[in-house]
Amino acid sequence: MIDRDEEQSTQILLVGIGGAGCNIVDQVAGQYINPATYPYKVDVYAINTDRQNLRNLQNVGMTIQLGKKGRGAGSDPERGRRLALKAISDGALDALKHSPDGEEAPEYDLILVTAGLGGGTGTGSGPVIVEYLREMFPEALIMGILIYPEDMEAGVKTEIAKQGLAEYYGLLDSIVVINNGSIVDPNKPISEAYELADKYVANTIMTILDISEDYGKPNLDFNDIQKALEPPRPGEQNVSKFAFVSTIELPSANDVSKVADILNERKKHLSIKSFSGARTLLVGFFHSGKSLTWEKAQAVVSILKNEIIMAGRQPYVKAGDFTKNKEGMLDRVKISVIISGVNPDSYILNALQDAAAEREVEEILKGFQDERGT
Ligand SMILES: Nc1nc2c(ncn2[C@@H]2O[C@H](COP(=O)(O)OP(=O)(O)OP(=O)(O)O)[C@@H](O)[C@H]2O)c(=O)[nH]1
Ligand SMILES: [Mg+2]
Repeated sequence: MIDRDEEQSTQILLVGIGGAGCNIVDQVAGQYINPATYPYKVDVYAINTDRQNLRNLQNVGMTIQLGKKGRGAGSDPERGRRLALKAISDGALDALKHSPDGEEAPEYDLILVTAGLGGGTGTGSGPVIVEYLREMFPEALIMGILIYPEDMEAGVKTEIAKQGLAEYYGLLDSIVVINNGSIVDPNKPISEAYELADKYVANTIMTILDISEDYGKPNLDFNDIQKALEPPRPGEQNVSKFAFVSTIELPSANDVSKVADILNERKKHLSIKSFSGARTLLVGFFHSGKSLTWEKAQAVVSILKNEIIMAGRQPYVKAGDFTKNKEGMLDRVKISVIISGVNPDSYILNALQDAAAEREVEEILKGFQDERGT
């Protein structure tokens, strides 16, 4: 066991819902934020209707089963919804009132929720759980990292996913949508084809955690994230809740010229058409301090800023430099990027339009499309 950072100020809850969400938080808890090596405390919960799935998880702090039978929601979001509501009334979700270590749950600052869309639990139970979390932790920023199904599953699954996305859009403060379809490796068996998509979800989660927890000079911290990812305020025109949150790793600072191409690839996987007109740009540079010069860092910020400015909006820009305890990185450089208020891919806009049952979604979309002509 390593020493925990007693000064940790950001209280973070990570919740996986449904099969995809639970598998991914289990991987993140095992590989990236394992209590044996990670100096900060993150409470990790896995919530599913499927008992077998929950039994197979190895690393999460706590599991919560929705429904007594534990046989899944059979790709029926209505069933997922009912099971979640029943779990609330039966007190099964009361487990969230405590950290997995048994202490009373802190006032979480940040709640990260991840789920796959298109099934019954992530799509149907998920929004009910987000509402429950909102009520219980009203001060927390709630961000969703949602996985959109790929083409092979098109049809009923896509219809379910659209409805789920619209519902989540109304409830979350900020959303990243991972596009399974652009990421799956067609040459691998299905069980392995998702691995890369899972890495993108983990990368998004770790980008937020790294900036929140590491100390930089100049520093970027959770307050910056909160400001960047808070939902559009009333009257704030033409800002979506979609965000680009990703960390790029380069073998050396000499590779910064590759950043533009890597960003384009990432945009596709994170369901983003462009950064044009975005609201906030945060960039964190993680390196040993040996090779990344001000000029090279500046070049990266300029690439990002220029694309945002194309729509005429001047974003709020803040960069942080993190070199503390990074000697082991040698020449490697990690660039963590958070851009809020981005333009989602057309497939996301179409999905939201098709499903825009909720007034809030309709209104946000309206302002959003009029000006941008999507
Ligand atoms: N990246 C990734 N995507 C997954 C994984 N498992 C499922 N998916 C995707 O997520 C969508 C929802 O699947 P699940 O999470 O298994 O569904 P569920 O929420 O458990 O719903 P039910 O099983 O019907 O109760 C699927 O359509 C897939 O596109 C996974 O392990 N990794
Ligand atoms: Mg399932």
